[in-house]
Amino acid sequence: MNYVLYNDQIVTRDEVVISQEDRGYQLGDGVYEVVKVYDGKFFTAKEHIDRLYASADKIDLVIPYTKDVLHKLLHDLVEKNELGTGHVYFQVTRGVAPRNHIYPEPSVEAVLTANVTENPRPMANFENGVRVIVQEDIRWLRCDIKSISLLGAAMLKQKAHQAGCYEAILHRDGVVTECSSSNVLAIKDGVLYTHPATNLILNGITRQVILACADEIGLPVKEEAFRVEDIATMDELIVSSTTSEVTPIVEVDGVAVNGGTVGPWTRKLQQAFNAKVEAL
Ligand code: DCS
Repeated sequence: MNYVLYNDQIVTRDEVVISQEDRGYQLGDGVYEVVKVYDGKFFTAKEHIDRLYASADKIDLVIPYTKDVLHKLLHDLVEKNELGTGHVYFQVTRGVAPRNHIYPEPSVEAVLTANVTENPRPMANFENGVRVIVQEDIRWLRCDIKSISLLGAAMLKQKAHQAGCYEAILHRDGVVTECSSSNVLAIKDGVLYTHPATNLILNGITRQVILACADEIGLPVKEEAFRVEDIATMDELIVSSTTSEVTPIVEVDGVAVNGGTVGPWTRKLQQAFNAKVEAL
């Protein structure tokens, strides 16, 4: 995995020079994406690339390549590294300029970097489920932007890690939003609930795939927020992301969900999701 993307060139890791005055480095001024690769094939790459450009647009950052060119560069990077199953990380920062909160002139070009990681699917998590904690959502109010500024998210994930848990379910004034690096979905009485795609969550691509899977298996969806106190009453809970796919939650703050076992709707969603992966 020694080849990386540096602007529009595939180079070796030691050929990359990141300036101390890169706005990504100094201000966290940039956006990113993670795309899953199964057996050398991209999953929902177009959706991720579209979201990267949408995130960039929301912060007036101009990506100096067309979507098609970026797609091709990422494809070539995966091939060059002979990546089997894993993911591609790519980010764009606003470029290099003397440190100043105010954006530099548009003549300053954005800096694109990407790298790939071999990473098997976490099958044991899919099978057995994971434990999570509940935390107050301390992040900013533009969670719809996939920003590289991840300090709030990192602090929350670290809390989960220290508690021996996989993720932190986040809430604002008792309303469940998402997790530190994933979305959360809940099933109660045969209805799937998840926070609507507002500024308070990242509208996960996996979340959207799961909503399509729900439709396919006849599970009604309500994009409505639920509250922390509702968690204990949920039949099934799911963490979703590019790398977590459809991961069942079996314990929240030490309390078992569905008797600590994975529920039937979650299994059906996993099957529908797998069918999409196998169809690649
Ligand atoms: N919410 C947050 C805050 C995220 O960071 C992510 C993805 C998601 C939801 C789920 O989005 P996708 O389904 O589109 O992946 N986080 C990426 C990350 O930082 N690593 O892997 C996925």
